[in-house]
Amino acid sequence: MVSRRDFFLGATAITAAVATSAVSRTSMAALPEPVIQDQAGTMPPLQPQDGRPYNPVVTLNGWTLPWRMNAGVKEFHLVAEPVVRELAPGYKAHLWGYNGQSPGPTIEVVEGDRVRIYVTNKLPEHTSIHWHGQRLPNGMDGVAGLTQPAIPVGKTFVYEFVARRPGTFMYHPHADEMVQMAMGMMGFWVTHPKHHHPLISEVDRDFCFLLNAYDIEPGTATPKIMTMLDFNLWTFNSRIFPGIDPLVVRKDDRVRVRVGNLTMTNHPIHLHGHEFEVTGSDGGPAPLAARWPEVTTDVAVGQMRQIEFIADEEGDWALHCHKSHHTMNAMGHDAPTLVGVDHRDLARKIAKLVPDYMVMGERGMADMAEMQMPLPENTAPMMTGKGPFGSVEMGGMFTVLKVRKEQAPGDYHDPGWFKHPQGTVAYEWRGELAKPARSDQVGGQSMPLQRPAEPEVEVHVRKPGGHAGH
Ligand SMILES: [Cu+2]
Repeated sequence: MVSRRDFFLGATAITAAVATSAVSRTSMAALPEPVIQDQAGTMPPLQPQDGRPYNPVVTLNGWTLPWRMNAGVKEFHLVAEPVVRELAPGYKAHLWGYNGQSPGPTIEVVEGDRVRIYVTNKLPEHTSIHWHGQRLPNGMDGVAGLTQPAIPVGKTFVYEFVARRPGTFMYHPHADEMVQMAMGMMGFWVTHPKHHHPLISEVDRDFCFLLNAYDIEPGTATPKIMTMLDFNLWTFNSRIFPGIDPLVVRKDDRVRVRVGNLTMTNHPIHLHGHEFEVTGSDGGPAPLAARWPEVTTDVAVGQMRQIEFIADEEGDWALHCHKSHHTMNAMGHDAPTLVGVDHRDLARKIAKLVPDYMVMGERGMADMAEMQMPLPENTAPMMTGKGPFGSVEMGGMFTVLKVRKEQAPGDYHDPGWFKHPQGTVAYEWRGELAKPARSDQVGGQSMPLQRPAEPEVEVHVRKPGGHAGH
Protein backbone atom coordinates (compact mmCIF):
# COMPACT_ATOMS: atom_id res chain seq x y z
CA MET A 1 0.00 0.00 0.00
CA VAL A 2 1.24 3.47 -0.82
CA SER A 3 1.15 5.84 2.13
CA ARG A 4 -0.07 9.36 1.67
CA ARG A 5 3.45 10.67 2.27
CA ASP A 6 4.84 8.46 -0.53
CA PHE A 7 2.05 9.52 -2.82
CA PHE A 8 2.89 13.17 -2.26
CA LEU A 9 6.61 12.65 -2.76
CA GLY A 10 5.81 10.83 -5.99
CA ALA A 11 3.59 13.64 -7.17
CA THR A 12 6.29 16.20 -6.37
CA ALA A 13 8.85 14.26 -8.39
CA ILE A 14 6.50 14.11 -11.38
CA THR A 15 5.79 17.84 -11.17
CA ALA A 16 9.48 18.65 -11.00
CA ALA A 17 10.03 16.57 -14.15
CA VAL A 18 7.25 18.39 -15.99
CA ALA A 19 8.55 21.75 -14.83
CA THR A 20 11.96 21.18 -16.35
CA SER A 21 10.64 20.25 -19.79
CA ALA A 22 10.29 23.19 -22.11
CA VAL A 23 6.72 24.11 -23.07
CA SER A 24 5.90 26.70 -25.68
CA ARG A 25 3.59 29.61 -24.92
CA THR A 26 0.95 28.41 -27.36
CA SER A 27 0.32 25.18 -25.42
CA MET A 28 -0.77 27.29 -22.45
CA ALA A 29 -3.11 29.38 -24.54
CA ALA A 30 -6.34 27.52 -23.72
CA LEU A 31 -7.96 28.71 -20.52
CA PRO A 32 -8.53 26.21 -17.74
CA GLU A 33 -12.22 25.29 -17.57
CA PRO A 34 -13.79 27.35 -14.75
CA VAL A 35 -15.09 25.26 -11.86
CA ILE A 36 -18.47 26.48 -10.58
CA GLN A 37 -19.93 25.66 -7.16
CA ASP A 38 -23.71 25.52 -6.92
CA GLN A 39 -24.23 25.03 -3.19
CA ALA A 40 -23.29 26.68 0.09
CA GLY A 41 -22.26 23.72 2.26
CA THR A 42 -18.76 23.23 3.69
CA MET A 43 -16.81 21.20 1.14
CA PRO A 44 -14.26 18.62 2.35
CA PRO A 45 -10.62 19.78 2.17
CA LEU A 46 -9.18 19.61 -1.36
CA GLN A 47 -6.24 17.21 -1.16
CA PRO A 48 -3.50 18.38 -3.54
CA GLN A 49 -3.29 16.03 -6.51
CA ASP A 50 -0.01 17.47 -7.74
CA GLY A 51 2.59 20.01 -6.73
CA ARG A 52 4.17 20.14 -3.28
CA PRO A 53 2.26 18.45 -0.45
CA TYR A 54 0.41 20.37 2.25
CA ASN A 55 -2.35 19.94 4.77
CA PRO A 56 -5.35 21.66 3.13
CA VAL A 57 -7.71 24.06 4.87
CA VAL A 58 -11.46 23.71 5.29
CA THR A 59 -13.42 26.79 4.22
CA LEU A 60 -16.50 27.19 6.37
CA ASN A 61 -19.53 27.02 4.04
CA GLY A 62 -17.09 27.26 1.20
CA TRP A 63 -14.65 25.40 -0.98
CA THR A 64 -11.16 25.44 -2.49
CA LEU A 65 -10.68 26.15 -6.18
CA PRO A 66 -9.07 23.23 -8.08
CA TRP A 67 -6.15 24.19 -10.30
CA ARG A 68 -4.54 22.89 -13.45
CA MET A 69 -0.80 22.30 -13.45
CA ASN A 70 0.60 23.73 -16.67
CA ALA A 71 4.34 23.31 -17.10
CA GLY A 72 4.90 23.71 -13.38
CA VAL A 73 2.57 26.71 -13.10
CA LYS A 74 -0.60 26.40 -11.02
CA GLU A 75 -3.41 27.82 -13.14
CA PHE A 76 -6.70 28.95 -11.67
CA HIS A 77 -9.74 30.43 -13.36
CA LEU A 78 -11.89 32.87 -11.40
CA VAL A 79 -15.15 34.09 -12.90
CA ALA A 80 -16.51 37.32 -11.41
CA GLU A 81 -20.29 37.11 -11.78
CA PRO A 82 -23.71 37.72 -10.18
CA VAL A 83 -24.60 34.76 -7.92
CA VAL A 84 -27.50 33.61 -5.81
CA ARG A 85 -26.12 32.80 -2.37
CA GLU A 86 -28.15 30.93 0.20
CA LEU A 87 -27.46 32.88 3.43
CA ALA A 88 -29.36 30.33 5.52
CA PRO A 89 -31.65 27.47 4.50
CA GLY A 90 -34.60 28.99 2.63
CA TYR A 91 -33.12 32.49 2.58
CA LYS A 92 -31.36 33.62 -0.57
CA ALA A 93 -29.56 36.80 -1.53
CA HIS A 94 -28.64 38.15 -4.95
CA LEU A 95 -24.95 38.90 -4.61
CA TRP A 96 -21.88 39.25 -6.78
CA GLY A 97 -19.15 36.70 -6.29
CA TYR A 98 -16.85 34.27 -8.00
CA ASN A 99 -17.51 30.89 -9.61
CA GLY A 100 -21.11 30.59 -8.44
CA GLN A 101 -20.74 31.64 -4.81
CA SER A 102 -19.95 34.54 -2.50
CA PRO A 103 -17.37 34.57 -1.12
CA GLY A 104 -15.31 33.17 -3.93
CA PRO A 105 -13.43 29.89 -3.57
CA THR A 106 -10.33 29.68 -1.38
CA ILE A 107 -7.09 29.54 -3.33
CA GLU A 108 -4.44 27.28 -1.79
CA VAL A 109 -0.86 27.18 -2.98
CA VAL A 110 2.59 26.48 -1.55
CA GLU A 111 5.35 29.00 -0.89
CA GLY A 112 7.45 29.29 -4.03
CA ASP A 113 4.65 28.18 -6.39
CA ARG A 114 4.31 30.13 -9.61
CA VAL A 115 0.63 30.96 -9.90
CA ARG A 116 -1.37 32.10 -12.93
CA ILE A 117 -4.91 33.29 -12.35
CA TYR A 118 -7.30 33.94 -15.20
CA VAL A 119 -10.04 36.35 -14.19
CA THR A 120 -13.11 36.52 -16.44
CA ASN A 121 -15.46 39.43 -15.86
CA LYS A 122 -19.13 38.49 -16.19
CA LEU A 123 -20.33 41.39 -14.03
CA PRO A 124 -22.34 44.27 -15.51
CA GLU A 125 -19.37 46.59 -14.85
CA HIS A 126 -15.59 46.50 -14.88
CA THR A 127 -13.61 44.94 -12.06
CA SER A 128 -10.09 43.92 -10.93
CA ILE A 129 -8.64 41.68 -8.22
CA HIS A 130 -6.30 42.85 -5.53
CA TRP A 131 -4.29 40.12 -3.77
CA HIS A 132 -4.36 41.53 -0.23
CA GLY A 133 -1.11 41.00 1.66
CA GLN A 134 0.94 39.34 -1.08
CA ARG A 135 4.48 40.13 -2.17
CA LEU A 136 4.23 40.47 -5.94
CA PRO A 137 5.28 42.65 -8.88
CA ASN A 138 3.55 46.01 -8.60
CA GLY A 139 1.69 45.49 -11.89
CA MET A 140 0.00 42.36 -10.45
CA ASP A 141 -1.40 44.16 -7.40
CA GLY A 142 -4.80 44.67 -9.03
CA VAL A 143 -5.54 48.32 -8.28
CA ALA A 144 -7.59 49.50 -11.27
CA GLY A 145 -6.28 52.73 -12.73
CA LEU A 146 -3.10 52.62 -10.63
CA THR A 147 -1.39 49.35 -11.54
CA GLN A 148 -3.56 48.09 -14.42
CA PRO A 149 -6.56 49.06 -16.53
CA ALA A 150 -9.81 47.71 -15.05
CA ILE A 151 -10.99 44.42 -16.57
CA PRO A 152 -13.81 45.43 -18.95
CA VAL A 153 -17.13 43.57 -19.01
CA GLY A 154 -16.76 40.28 -20.85
CA LYS A 155 -12.93 40.30 -20.87
CA THR A 156 -10.41 37.98 -19.21
CA PHE A 157 -7.19 39.22 -17.60
CA VAL A 158 -4.25 37.16 -16.39
CA TYR A 159 -2.42 37.66 -13.09
CA GLU A 160 0.83 35.82 -12.63
CA PHE A 161 3.29 35.83 -9.75
CA VAL A 162 5.24 33.62 -7.36
CA ALA A 163 3.63 33.06 -3.97
CA ARG A 164 6.69 34.28 -2.12
CA ARG A 165 5.49 34.52 1.44
CA PRO A 166 3.70 31.71 3.36
CA GLY A 167 0.59 32.95 5.09
CA THR A 168 -3.09 33.80 4.95
CA PHE A 169 -4.29 36.41 2.51
CA MET A 170 -7.51 37.68 0.99
CA TYR A 171 -8.58 38.75 -2.48
CA HIS A 172 -11.16 41.34 -3.49
CA PRO A 173 -11.83 43.87 -6.26
CA HIS A 174 -9.98 47.18 -6.30
CA ALA A 175 -12.39 48.75 -8.83
CA ASP A 176 -15.70 50.24 -7.71
CA GLU A 177 -14.66 48.63 -4.50
CA MET A 178 -17.44 49.91 -2.23
CA VAL A 179 -20.15 48.48 -4.46
CA GLN A 180 -18.40 45.26 -5.35
CA MET A 181 -17.47 44.38 -1.78
CA ALA A 182 -20.93 45.36 -0.49
CA MET A 183 -22.22 42.86 -3.06
CA GLY A 184 -20.03 40.06 -1.67
CA MET A 185 -16.92 39.95 -3.86
CA MET A 186 -14.10 38.53 -1.79
CA GLY A 187 -12.21 35.34 -1.13
CA PHE A 188 -9.47 33.69 0.92
CA TRP A 189 -5.96 32.76 -0.12
CA VAL A 190 -3.68 30.42 1.82
CA THR A 191 0.00 29.97 0.97
CA HIS A 192 1.30 26.93 2.84
CA PRO A 193 4.97 26.90 3.90
CA LYS A 194 7.33 24.97 1.62
CA HIS A 195 9.36 23.46 4.45
CA HIS A 196 8.75 23.16 8.15
CA HIS A 197 8.53 26.74 9.41
CA PRO A 198 9.51 27.40 13.05
CA LEU A 199 6.54 29.76 13.55
CA ILE A 200 3.90 27.86 11.58
CA SER A 201 2.78 24.77 13.46
CA GLU A 202 1.38 21.67 11.89
CA VAL A 203 -2.26 21.35 12.84
CA ASP A 204 -4.85 18.60 12.64
CA ARG A 205 -7.66 20.87 11.45
CA ASP A 206 -7.29 24.18 9.70
CA PHE A 207 -10.45 26.25 9.16
CA CYS A 208 -10.88 29.59 7.44
CA PHE A 209 -13.68 32.05 6.85
CA LEU A 210 -14.25 35.70 6.02
CA LEU A 211 -16.33 38.14 8.00
CA ASN A 212 -18.66 40.06 5.72
CA ALA A 213 -21.79 42.15 6.13
CA TYR A 214 -24.82 43.04 4.05
CA ASP A 215 -27.69 45.47 4.25
CA ILE A 216 -30.69 43.67 2.81
CA GLU A 217 -34.20 44.98 3.56
CA PRO A 218 -36.43 42.25 4.97
CA GLY A 219 -38.43 40.82 2.08
CA THR A 220 -35.85 41.75 -0.56
CA ALA A 221 -32.78 39.93 -1.87
CA THR A 222 -30.28 42.55 -3.09
CA PRO A 223 -27.90 44.35 -0.73
CA LYS A 224 -28.06 48.13 -0.46
CA ILE A 225 -24.65 49.23 -1.64
CA MET A 226 -24.51 52.74 -0.16
CA THR A 227 -24.66 51.53 3.43
CA MET A 228 -21.62 52.49 5.43
CA LEU A 229 -22.44 51.45 8.99
CA ASP A 230 -25.98 50.19 9.40
CA PHE A 231 -25.64 46.69 8.01
CA ASN A 232 -28.33 44.27 9.14
CA LEU A 233 -26.81 40.90 8.19
CA TRP A 234 -23.50 39.95 9.78
CA THR A 235 -22.06 36.85 8.23
CA PHE A 236 -19.30 34.25 8.37
CA ASN A 237 -18.54 33.58 4.69
CA SER A 238 -21.87 35.02 3.55
CA ARG A 239 -23.87 32.74 5.88
CA ILE A 240 -25.90 33.67 8.95
CA PHE A 241 -26.73 31.52 11.96
CA PRO A 242 -28.34 28.98 11.93
CA GLY A 243 -26.99 28.56 8.38
CA ILE A 244 -23.32 28.46 9.42
CA ASP A 245 -21.87 24.95 9.62
CA PRO A 246 -20.21 23.84 12.87
CA LEU A 247 -16.44 23.49 13.12
CA VAL A 248 -16.15 19.77 13.80
CA VAL A 249 -12.96 18.53 15.47
CA ARG A 250 -11.63 15.47 17.24
CA LYS A 251 -10.78 15.82 20.93
CA ASP A 252 -7.13 16.87 21.47
CA ASP A 253 -6.75 18.05 17.87
CA ARG A 254 -4.56 21.08 17.34
CA VAL A 255 -6.91 23.47 15.56
CA ARG A 256 -6.20 26.62 13.57
CA VAL A 257 -8.92 29.07 12.57
CA ARG A 258 -8.09 31.84 10.11
CA VAL A 259 -10.54 34.75 10.17
CA GLY A 260 -10.37 37.63 7.70
CA ASN A 261 -12.42 40.81 8.10
CA LEU A 262 -13.69 42.57 4.97
CA THR A 263 -16.61 44.35 6.66
CA MET A 264 -16.52 48.02 7.68
CA THR A 265 -16.28 47.47 11.43
CA ASN A 266 -14.24 45.37 13.84
CA HIS A 267 -15.35 41.99 15.19
CA PRO A 268 -14.19 40.61 18.54
CA ILE A 269 -14.24 36.88 17.80
CA HIS A 270 -14.87 34.84 20.93
CA LEU A 271 -14.45 31.11 21.58
CA HIS A 272 -16.02 29.33 24.53
CA GLY A 273 -14.38 26.67 26.69
CA HIS A 274 -10.78 27.02 25.45
CA GLU A 275 -7.93 29.50 25.38
CA PHE A 276 -6.26 30.20 22.08
CA GLU A 277 -3.20 32.08 20.88
CA VAL A 278 -3.14 34.47 17.96
CA THR A 279 -0.38 32.87 15.90
CA GLY A 280 -0.35 35.26 13.01
CA SER A 281 -1.94 37.93 10.88
CA ASP A 282 -1.98 38.70 7.17
CA GLY A 283 1.45 40.21 7.87
CA GLY A 284 2.83 36.76 8.73
CA PRO A 285 3.31 34.42 11.68
CA ALA A 286 3.64 36.06 15.11
CA PRO A 287 6.96 35.60 16.95
CA LEU A 288 6.55 33.13 19.84
CA ALA A 289 7.33 35.85 22.40
CA ALA A 290 4.37 37.89 21.07
CA ARG A 291 1.74 35.22 21.78
CA TRP A 292 -0.40 35.00 24.88
CA PRO A 293 -3.58 33.18 25.83
CA GLU A 294 -6.86 34.81 24.86
CA VAL A 295 -10.51 33.85 24.58
CA THR A 296 -11.49 36.81 22.38
CA THR A 297 -9.51 38.50 19.66
CA ASP A 298 -10.53 41.61 17.81
CA VAL A 299 -10.27 41.34 14.05
CA ALA A 300 -10.15 44.90 12.75
CA VAL A 301 -11.20 46.02 9.29
CA GLY A 302 -8.95 44.70 6.54
CA GLN A 303 -7.17 42.33 8.92
CA MET A 304 -6.74 38.58 9.22
CA ARG A 305 -6.13 36.83 12.52
CA GLN A 306 -5.26 33.19 12.86
CA ILE A 307 -5.92 31.55 16.19
CA GLU A 308 -4.71 28.18 17.44
CA PHE A 309 -5.69 25.95 20.34
CA ILE A 310 -5.82 22.35 21.50
CA ALA A 311 -9.46 21.23 21.46
CA ASP A 312 -9.24 19.32 24.72
CA GLU A 313 -12.69 19.97 26.14
CA GLU A 314 -15.51 17.89 24.71
CA GLY A 315 -18.78 19.61 23.97
CA ASP A 316 -20.60 22.11 21.77
CA TRP A 317 -18.77 25.39 22.25
CA ALA A 318 -20.09 28.67 20.87
CA LEU A 319 -17.81 30.58 18.49
CA HIS A 320 -19.15 34.04 17.72
CA CYS A 321 -18.62 37.76 17.35
CA HIS A 322 -18.91 39.34 20.78
CA LYS A 323 -20.78 42.41 19.51
CA SER A 324 -24.24 41.22 20.48
CA HIS A 325 -25.85 43.11 17.58
CA HIS A 326 -23.76 41.01 15.25
CA THR A 327 -25.39 37.81 16.50
CA MET A 328 -28.78 39.07 15.32
CA ASN A 329 -30.31 39.05 11.89
CA ALA A 330 -32.22 41.82 10.11
CA MET A 331 -34.98 43.72 11.91
CA GLY A 332 -35.14 44.88 15.48
CA HIS A 333 -32.22 47.30 15.40
CA ASP A 334 -34.41 50.37 15.32
CA ALA A 335 -36.99 49.09 17.80
CA PRO A 336 -37.27 51.19 20.94
CA THR A 337 -36.20 49.59 24.21
CA LEU A 338 -39.36 48.45 25.98
CA VAL A 339 -37.87 46.34 28.75
CA GLY A 340 -39.82 47.07 31.90
CA VAL A 341 -42.49 49.17 30.15
CA ASP A 342 -45.97 48.06 31.08
CA HIS A 343 -48.24 48.71 28.11
CA ARG A 344 -50.96 46.21 28.82
CA ASP A 345 -53.56 48.96 28.91
CA LEU A 346 -52.27 50.57 25.72
CA ALA A 347 -52.16 47.20 23.97
CA ARG A 348 -55.78 46.53 24.90
CA LYS A 349 -56.84 49.84 23.39
CA ILE A 350 -54.84 49.35 20.17
CA ALA A 351 -56.07 45.75 19.82
CA LYS A 352 -59.61 47.14 19.48
CA LEU A 353 -58.47 48.93 16.31
CA VAL A 354 -55.82 46.48 15.09
CA PRO A 355 -56.81 42.95 16.10
CA ASP A 356 -53.36 41.38 15.44
CA TYR A 357 -51.44 44.00 17.41
CA MET A 358 -48.56 42.54 19.42
CA VAL A 359 -46.45 44.24 22.03
CA MET A 360 -42.82 43.23 21.73
CA GLY A 361 -39.98 43.42 24.11
CA GLU A 362 -41.48 44.37 27.46
CA ARG A 363 -39.98 41.29 29.12
CA GLY A 364 -36.81 41.40 27.03
CA MET A 365 -36.73 40.05 23.49
CA ALA A 366 -36.23 36.34 24.06
CA ASP A 367 -39.91 35.72 23.24
CA MET A 368 -39.23 36.86 19.70
CA ALA A 369 -37.12 33.77 18.99
CA GLU A 370 -40.11 31.53 19.76
CA MET A 371 -42.80 33.80 18.33
CA GLN A 372 -44.25 32.86 14.97
CA MET A 373 -44.51 36.38 13.63
CA PRO A 374 -45.47 36.75 10.01
CA LEU A 375 -42.28 37.74 8.16
CA PRO A 376 -42.05 39.12 4.64
CA GLU A 377 -41.05 36.45 2.14
CA ASN A 378 -37.30 35.66 1.94
CA THR A 379 -36.52 37.10 5.38
CA ALA A 380 -34.37 35.48 8.03
CA PRO A 381 -35.80 35.52 11.54
CA MET A 382 -34.05 38.03 13.80
CA MET A 383 -32.78 35.35 16.15
CA THR A 384 -33.42 31.66 16.02
CA GLY A 385 -31.66 28.30 15.88
CA LYS A 386 -33.03 25.23 17.62
CA GLY A 387 -30.61 23.68 20.10
CA PRO A 388 -31.05 20.54 22.19
CA PHE A 389 -32.45 22.65 25.05
CA GLY A 390 -34.61 25.11 23.07
CA SER A 391 -34.08 28.21 20.99
CA VAL A 392 -30.49 29.47 20.86
CA GLU A 393 -31.77 33.04 20.30
CA MET A 394 -28.93 33.93 17.97
CA GLY A 395 -28.41 35.02 14.41
CA GLY A 396 -25.60 36.46 12.32
CA MET A 397 -22.01 35.70 13.30
CA PHE A 398 -22.53 32.63 15.45
CA THR A 399 -21.58 29.01 15.09
CA VAL A 400 -20.45 26.07 17.20
CA LEU A 401 -17.14 24.27 17.70
CA LYS A 402 -18.01 20.60 18.18
CA VAL A 403 -15.30 18.69 20.03
CA ARG A 404 -15.81 14.92 20.06
CA LYS A 405 -13.72 12.01 21.30
CA GLU A 406 -15.16 9.61 18.75
CA GLN A 407 -14.73 11.89 15.68
CA ALA A 408 -12.36 10.09 13.28
CA PRO A 409 -9.30 11.95 12.00
CA GLY A 410 -10.26 13.85 8.87
CA ASP A 411 -13.99 13.38 9.46
CA TYR A 412 -15.90 16.67 9.27
CA HIS A 413 -19.42 15.28 9.46
CA ASP A 414 -21.69 16.94 11.99
CA PRO A 415 -21.88 14.51 14.92
CA GLY A 416 -25.15 16.01 16.22
CA TRP A 417 -25.58 17.59 19.65
CA PHE A 418 -23.22 16.82 22.50
CA LYS A 419 -24.37 14.14 24.92
CA HIS A 420 -23.52 15.61 28.29
CA PRO A 421 -22.31 13.21 30.96
CA GLN A 422 -24.89 12.87 33.72
CA GLY A 423 -24.81 15.65 36.28
CA THR A 424 -22.86 18.12 34.11
CA VAL A 425 -25.71 20.35 32.89
CA ALA A 426 -26.94 23.43 34.74
CA TYR A 427 -30.14 22.50 36.54
CA GLU A 428 -33.03 24.06 38.39
CA TRP A 429 -32.72 24.50 42.13
CA ARG A 430 -35.81 23.06 43.76
CA GLY A 431 -34.91 23.54 47.43
CA GLU A 432 -35.69 26.48 49.65
CA LEU A 433 -34.34 29.92 48.73
CA ALA A 434 -32.47 31.88 51.39
CA LYS A 435 -33.39 35.55 51.72
CA PRO A 436 -30.77 37.60 49.87
CA ALA A 437 -28.75 39.97 52.05
CA ARG A 438 -29.72 43.62 51.45
CA SER A 439 -27.66 46.62 52.40
CA ASP A 440 -30.57 48.28 54.18
CA GLN A 441 -30.92 45.37 56.57
CA VAL A 442 -29.25 45.57 59.95
CA GLY A 443 -25.67 44.36 59.66
CA GLY A 444 -25.99 44.24 55.90
CA GLN A 445 -23.23 46.71 55.23
CA SER A 446 -19.62 47.03 56.26
CA MET A 447 -19.82 50.78 56.88
CA PRO A 448 -22.69 52.19 58.96
CA LEU A 449 -24.69 55.02 57.38
CA GLN A 450 -23.63 58.49 58.59
CA ARG A 451 -27.13 59.90 58.31
CA PRO A 452 -30.51 58.24 58.09
CA ALA A 453 -31.47 56.93 54.63
CA GLU A 454 -33.46 59.34 52.45
CA PRO A 455 -36.72 58.27 50.86
CA GLU A 456 -36.01 55.94 47.94
CA VAL A 457 -35.82 57.44 44.47
CA GLU A 458 -36.57 55.12 41.56
CA VAL A 459 -34.98 55.98 38.26
CA HIS A 460 -36.35 54.60 35.02
CA VAL A 461 -33.76 54.28 32.32
CA ARG A 462 -34.82 54.18 28.72
CA LYS A 463 -32.17 53.91 26.05
CA PRO A 464 -32.63 56.04 22.96
CA GLY A 465 -33.88 54.06 19.97
CA GLY A 466 -32.32 53.91 16.52
CA HIS A 467 -28.69 53.39 17.40
CA ALA A 468 -27.02 53.94 14.11
CA GLY A 469 -23.40 53.07 13.87
CA HIS A 470 -23.09 49.97 16.02
CU1 LIG B 1 -19.04 41.56 14.85
